[in-house]
Amino acid sequence: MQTTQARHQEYFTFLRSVSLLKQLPEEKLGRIVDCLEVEYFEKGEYIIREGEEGNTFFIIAKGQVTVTQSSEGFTQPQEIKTLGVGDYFGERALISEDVRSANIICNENDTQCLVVDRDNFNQMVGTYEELQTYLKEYVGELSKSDERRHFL
Ligand code: WNU
Repeated sequence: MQTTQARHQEYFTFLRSVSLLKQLPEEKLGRIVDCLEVEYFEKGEYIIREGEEGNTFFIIAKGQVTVTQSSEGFTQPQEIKTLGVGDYFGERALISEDVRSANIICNENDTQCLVVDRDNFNQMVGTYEELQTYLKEYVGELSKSDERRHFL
């Protein structure tokens, strides 16, 4: 069995490789590792559903997911991108105080996500201005892509 300390070290090293979190001070990254949960998904499972309320932020530690969204003129949600290891999602509902704006569907068996809840996300982002600015800009860009897709 893996010790708590080894697990901590493993996720710490992994989060260091996530571009968004690279600049975070060691002590802060350590606190994120302490409070994250690991969730496992199988291919085809919905991790996030468009329109639902959401209070969590996800970082992909293993596997791959597909992002789909309703789009004007289509009866089925349309695929907009795939995300893999080191990518993250679910920030928009937390930053914009809005419902989930897209579906996130697991695309590979044994996909693992590190999950941070709203309070810990706010602590991670809130006290770190650069991170907040970066995410807000990114979320603003998403809204533009959404408008281009005529998604309201
Ligand atoms: C997109 N439009 C919308 C992605 C992941 C992280 C960043 C893009 Cl910083 P949520 C659904 C999630 C949403 C985003 C993600 O889906 N998403 C998009 C789009 O074009 N959402 N509205 N592309 S992948 C992605 C940027 O994370 O957050 O909480 O849940 O609304």
